Amino acid sequence: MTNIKPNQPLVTHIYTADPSAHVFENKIYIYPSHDLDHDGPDNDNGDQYAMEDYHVLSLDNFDASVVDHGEALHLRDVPWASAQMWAPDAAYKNNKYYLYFPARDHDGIFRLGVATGDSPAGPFHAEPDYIKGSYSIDPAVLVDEDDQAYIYFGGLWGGQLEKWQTGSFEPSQTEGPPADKPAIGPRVALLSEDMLSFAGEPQEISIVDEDGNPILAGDEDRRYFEGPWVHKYNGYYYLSYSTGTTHKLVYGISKNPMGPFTFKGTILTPVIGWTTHHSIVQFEDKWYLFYHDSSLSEGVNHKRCVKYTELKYNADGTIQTIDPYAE
Ligand code: FUB
Repeated sequence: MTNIKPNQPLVTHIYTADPSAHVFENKIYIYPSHDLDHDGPDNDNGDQYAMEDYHVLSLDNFDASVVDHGEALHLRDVPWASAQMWAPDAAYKNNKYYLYFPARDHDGIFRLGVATGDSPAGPFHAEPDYIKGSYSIDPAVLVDEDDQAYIYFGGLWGGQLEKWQTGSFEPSQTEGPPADKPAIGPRVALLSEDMLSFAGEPQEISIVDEDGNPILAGDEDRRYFEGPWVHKYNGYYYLSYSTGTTHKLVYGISKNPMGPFTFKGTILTPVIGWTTHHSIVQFEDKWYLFYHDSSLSEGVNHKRCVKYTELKYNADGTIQTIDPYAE
């Protein structure tokens, strides 16, 4: 690969999405979904996202070429999973690398799995069963400065979060709360010391406005849809996520990794394609947003491409809004 520029596809030889970026061993590693080129069904259930494996990408720095390390994990090697390997994330602890990923189990229910490896580039070897008590999609893991790891997850619509409103899976429950009630929040769970299981029940995260009132389900410019990411900056935890139907990346902040998070604003304005999904990472003295759009396929929702751009903070800690297509 040749070296890449901001707001341009990182790679063009495969379709990629949902980039989770980390600095491991002084390099930038990117854990994306691997979109498949197919003509199958396309619907609000997300059947078009029929992915079957993961490739890991890396960059020595932003002047270097992108390396595709090849297949790091395939559906055929995950005993509990039947389809749809969606947005993954990775973490490092205990001298090991962990790949967290969602997929449908053999009953069609989205669960979260974990696979381990000795290198950030993979390959990863999946645990035989999904993480007990896990559900929905889009895992994102924060290993805090005290070494406690948190896993954030959840997505509406195809991500099935509406079906878990009672605490158990209700297949016919497709509606969220009424527009004037608090929106469904993402979930957070503590991870066990060995990083392979939840150390306690997942909790729903509350996202509130500046007056402390919950963001409402009808407030589609601000309510949580999918794709959580948590990073730390100046002692605050920043929870950022996609608003889905309004196609933005937005964020809130908290002093507590479990929330509540106070809504702050927009990070990224809408991109080409229905979904965007992101991560935020510091490399050397700058911060970067990794995200995707569908520009490489001229707007086909399930043929996406991963990009990056610099992310800047204002003096008060708020994030400057990015227009990905600004000249
Ligand atoms: O890539 C499949 C799904 O699309 C992800 O899990 C969501 O976040 C959205 O990007």
